[in-house]
Parts: sequence; structure tokens; C-alpha cells
Amino acid sequence: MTGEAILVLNGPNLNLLGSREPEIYGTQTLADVEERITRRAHELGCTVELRQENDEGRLIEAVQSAPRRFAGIVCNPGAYAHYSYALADAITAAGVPLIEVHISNTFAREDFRRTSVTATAAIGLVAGLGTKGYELALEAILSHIRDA
Ligand code: CA2
Repeated sequence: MTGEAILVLNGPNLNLLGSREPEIYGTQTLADVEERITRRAHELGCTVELRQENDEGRLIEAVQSAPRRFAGIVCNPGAYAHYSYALADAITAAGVPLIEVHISNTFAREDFRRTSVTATAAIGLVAGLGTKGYELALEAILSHIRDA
């Protein structure tokens, strides 16, 4: 069984994971995290496509093309979460269920991080659970799809 195809989308600066600010974002690189996500996907019986984009337009294009290929999206929009109405609109328009992930607890940091405009278009949000949040979001999106 190949199972559901899930897009795991990371936004700006997440390619820097593991290189700086380990007290906030941990010590694992994006490649380490993606390897764990792939392993978990295998256990859960789904497939994942892993993508990281620094550019807002490319993230929007990835979301726009998702309905043709993916049953669900796990997305860390990075700082775009706090102000990209364009990405929020793309998520709503795509109509593909999306769970937003933040590695850090964005509610316990600077004021500007307490708002997520993209989370208003998501079915749920995982924040503050470190990079484990991606695996938890993957489980949650699958359970949402399979219960539908
Ligand atoms: O907590 C998260 O996952 C964030 O989405 C990460 C974004 C930040 O702008 C959001 O407010 C919360 C930033 C990612 C930057 O990641 C770095 C990782 C290591 C070194 C430097 C930046």
C-alpha cells in the first residue's frame, strides 16, 4: 500500500535549522528532521513529499498545485505565518486540509509571533513541541483524512 500522499512544506529560514539558536529550534538539521518524518510516514502507511522554500511565491505555488497531488499538507510557514495573507488565501483556495507547525512556542515569544494569519486557514496548529511537532502533525492530518 502506498497510502495517502502528504506534502510537508517548510518556509523561510528553516533550511538553517541546527546551525543557530539551538535553545529555540533544537540541534537537528532540516535533513535530520525530514528523515524522521519520512520514517514516521512509512510507519503510518503514507508517503511524504518534503519541500522547503524561502520565497513566498514558491510556497503559494506549492499550495496551489497541492489539490492535484496531495490529500493533506503539513506546513511550517516560518515568519510568513505572522503576516502573509497571500499564503492564507492560497491555503483556503486550495481546500486541502493543512496543519500548521511551529517548532517554538510562538505564543511565548515576541508579540508579533502571537498572530498567525495562515493558521486561520488551517484545520489545526501544533506549536512549541519542537521538531517532534512535524510527526505529531503528520499523525493528526492522517487521522483527519482517514476519519473523513
Ligand atoms: O517556531 C517556528 O517553527 C517558526 O515558524 C520558525 C520561524 C519563525 O520566524 C517563526 O516565528 C516561528 C523562523 C525559522 C528560523 O529558523 C532558524 C533556525 C535556526 C537558525 C536560524 C533560524
